[in-house]
Amino acid sequence: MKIALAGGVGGAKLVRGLVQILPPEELAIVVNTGDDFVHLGLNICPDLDTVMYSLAGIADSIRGWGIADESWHFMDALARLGGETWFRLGDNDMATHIERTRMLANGQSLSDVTAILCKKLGLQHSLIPMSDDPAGTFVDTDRGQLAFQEYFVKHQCEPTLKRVNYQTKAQPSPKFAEYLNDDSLTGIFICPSNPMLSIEPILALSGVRETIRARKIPVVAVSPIVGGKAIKGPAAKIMSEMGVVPSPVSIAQYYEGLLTAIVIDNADSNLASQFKNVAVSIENTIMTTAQDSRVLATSVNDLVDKLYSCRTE
Ligand code: FO1
Repeated sequence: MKIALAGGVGGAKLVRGLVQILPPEELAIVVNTGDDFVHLGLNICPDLDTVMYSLAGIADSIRGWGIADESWHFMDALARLGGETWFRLGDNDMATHIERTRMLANGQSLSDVTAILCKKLGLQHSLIPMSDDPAGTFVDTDRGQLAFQEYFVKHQCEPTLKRVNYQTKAQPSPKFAEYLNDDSLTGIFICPSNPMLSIEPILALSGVRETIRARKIPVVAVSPIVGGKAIKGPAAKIMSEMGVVPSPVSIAQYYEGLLTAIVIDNADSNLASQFKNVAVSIENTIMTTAQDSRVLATSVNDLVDKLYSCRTE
């Protein structure tokens, strides 16, 4: 069994490949909930929904969030009433938030609610929220402290980032904790998601980083930085603001002590000699089609299997 740690768009792309090659009982997909917030009274889980919609084949791949061919009557009506419109909720997407909010209000856990929503959308693989506790990320910026979505969407990542604050006391969700400790766990994939905003909220949860280290199994990351730029999103800008050169070498350094191998893009093959203490694999990491995702997922999975079979106790 293997675990994939995923954020939004980059996570969804690799996961889309992993589900083509690993059956549900061999893959646990753990998704960041550090971006979650309550907006207009609704529980919104952007990364869970991005991965869920992607696996259901209904994601808006151009926008990178929400559902394709969406209509916006609710937002238009809200705007006419002078309501808050900085965070746009499409009419079909709204159904997910309303249903999730209703089930959570009935006392169901986010894990259970997510499993139900995934099943209703026809997914074979269930998504596991990183935590059932509220675990929202806060950022310290030159405009003060902001909740994640205020920083990311309301202010479009414009404020200069000084520090990211994670919910280190939140517990991993029961299934995540169970799989982390499962005897049959043979490897962990870190998807090409933003290390500071999407993956660190998962690793920072109570006991997670320590447990992964203690397992002594391969941990393989796919770099979200290619040619000095983020494939999508503000990872490169944020790394620069935090004093880190945006490059796959910095990604490997970021995960130092945890990582067995890093997968970098062909475009960065000239950097291969600069990595210390990790194996490097060079692939096409730009996943434009489902076939690209499958090819990369196959290479990454083979790499984990190879590293697992060569591991020293
Ligand atoms: N991102 C935006 O840039 N603008 C939006 O209005 C917006 C709305 C939205 C609604 C539902 C949802 O699940 C995601 C949404 N996102 C929006 C994306 C999202 O907030 C971020 O991309 C992620 O949190 C970063 O991973």
